[in-house]
Parts: sequence; C-alpha cells; structure tokens
Amino acid sequence: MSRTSLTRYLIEEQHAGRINADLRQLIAVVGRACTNISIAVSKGALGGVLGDAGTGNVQGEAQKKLDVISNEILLEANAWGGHLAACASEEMDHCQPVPDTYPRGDFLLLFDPLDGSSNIDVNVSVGTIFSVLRSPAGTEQPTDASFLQPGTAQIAAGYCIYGPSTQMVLTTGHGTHSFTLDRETGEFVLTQRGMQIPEDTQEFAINMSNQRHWEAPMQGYVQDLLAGKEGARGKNFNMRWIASMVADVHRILTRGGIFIYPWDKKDPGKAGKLRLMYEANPMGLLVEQAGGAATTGRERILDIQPDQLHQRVPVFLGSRNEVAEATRYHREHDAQA
Ligand code: P6P
Repeated sequence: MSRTSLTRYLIEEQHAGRINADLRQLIAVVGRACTNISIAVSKGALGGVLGDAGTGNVQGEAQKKLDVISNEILLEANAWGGHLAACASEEMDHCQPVPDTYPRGDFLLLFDPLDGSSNIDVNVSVGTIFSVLRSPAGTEQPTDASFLQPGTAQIAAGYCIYGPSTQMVLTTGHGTHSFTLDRETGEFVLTQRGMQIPEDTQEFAINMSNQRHWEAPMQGYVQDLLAGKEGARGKNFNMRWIASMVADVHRILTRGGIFIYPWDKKDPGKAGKLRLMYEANPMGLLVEQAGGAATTGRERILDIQPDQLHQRVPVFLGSRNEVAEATRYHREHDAQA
C-alpha cells in the first residue's frame, strides 16, 4: 500500500483548497523542526542536553536545557521562510516578530516547545504543542496583542509527541490526523486519518495530590468517579496521570478518557496551571475535531477571548459525554450558589 507522507498530505490539502501554500510551508517547517527536536531528545544523556539550563521563564519555572534548545530550533526554522509574521512561546516573555531582514507572511505561530520537560530527565514522553493564527489585517509590526484571539480563530493546531515513536497529530479544521516519523527516511507518514475519541470513557487523568485544594463541584465529581459501580456513576473508573499533557492527551485521542487540570486554591490568583494560548487552545481544537469536547468546567475553551498572552485556564477535555458530566457538576453548583 502506498504511503502518504506529511508532504503529500499537505499538498493534497492545498489542491483541495483546504489550506494555502503558506500554511502548507509553515506546517512542513514545524514538522522538520520537531524532527530535529526529536533527535535532540532521543540522545538523552549522550547528547549532553539533560538537566537545567540555569535560567527561568516567564512562568517562573526553571528551564531545562532542552526547553531552550527546542525553542531556538523552532524560532530559527521559522524565521526566514516568509510564511510567518511572528512567534510566541511559553519560553519567551513577549512575542518575537520575524526579523525585518526576512520577508513576513500572514501567520502567527504559538508554541510550547517542550511540554512536560520535567519528565525529560526520567525518560518519559514529552512533546511540542503548536497553534497557528492569522496576523490581524493591516498589522505592520505584530505585538502580543496581535495574538489575543479566541481558540476558534485557530487556522491549524497540533503537537509532536516524542515517545517510543515520534508522532505528529495535526488539524487544519478538517479532522484530526496522526503521522508517524520514519527515522530512516526522516519523513512523517500518515498513520491515522480521522482520529475519533469515544464519546464515553472509564478512564480519568488528574493529579490527585491536589484534591484537598479543589473547589466543591470538583470534589463531588471525583468522589463519584472513585465510588465506581456502587456510586452515582454506576461504573468503575481507572486512572492515568503521566504529567506530560501531550502524552495524556495523545492517549485520550487514541482510546478516550478525560483529562482534567482544574483551578485549585493552592494559588487562588491563578486561573489554573495550563496556558490558554499554546496548550489549552491547540489541544482543545484537536480534541473537538476528533469528536471530543474541551471546557473550563464552565465554558467552552475555544470561545474564551484572551486578555494576556500567557494566561492560564482550568482544563477539562476528552470524551464528549464525560466532559459534559464534569461540566454539569460545576454548572449545577453555580446555579445553587
Ligand atoms: P503537575 C507539564 O509541566 C505540564 O505543564 C503539563 O504537561 C502537565 O499535564 C502538567 O504540567 C503536570 O502538572 O502539577 O501534575 O506536575
């Protein structure tokens, strides 16, 4: 059976009129950058790139050497192609317009260059998450404000997971599709067209160590999950938590489940741990395009009008009916307040 490479897939999508040449080039460049990140990650201790970089990011987190390396790979790959106006990254305080020495395109690229990087040193899957927006019409010099668009405005979204195999999962608004990296040829090959998340699930993903900090509806929802067959839900649940969003979401796209990172009162001023623009929005679009749902527990994530580049949100995403059930607990709680 003939193989469909990412290159061929993107050209076919362009010929079908679903993407244009600049978006095709942007996704191809991101794919090549992710291949280089995969090579760096897979070297492990032999590459001399494990451990902390000795610097911190805007999130107040210690940066791993591979966080910085991955960020640089993505910036350098996208600077000169002429398809991009600016980049924004979890690892950079502000957006970075394409240097004036290069031609500028119409797209804005946001990324978490290496999500889950705290798992790097213990050889657990990590990944790159990316989101593509249009630069607002007439923008001469992109600023952070140019990026403040709701998730529904995304032109494309995807991630690369660096696990036993390296896979790119991608949507341009016409379904969610998976490509596996053939390390011998260096190309991504289409391995699943049209991923579909089962509507129901018996598997949830959450960091249970935060339970005492959750709000009441979250406590009630998880207690009913744990009560299993004898409880209100009438069925038993299993739990997984990899602490790499890309790995947990990939499992959910592959076999269903619900992923939750709720608000908690550990740091009441923070709306959640995960970032809207380059984690929740791209993952939300991928999940919705695969028949799932993504909410904050109260509203659809993709509808949120951002007001800060690095703002955080609570995240409930995965199997549509389970996300609706978790959201129901929160809405009923609010209605009684
Ligand atoms: P915790 C990784 O640092 C990350 O941003 C996500 O990839 C992951 O889902 C979450 O944080 C893990 O958070 O509190 O369980 O370490």
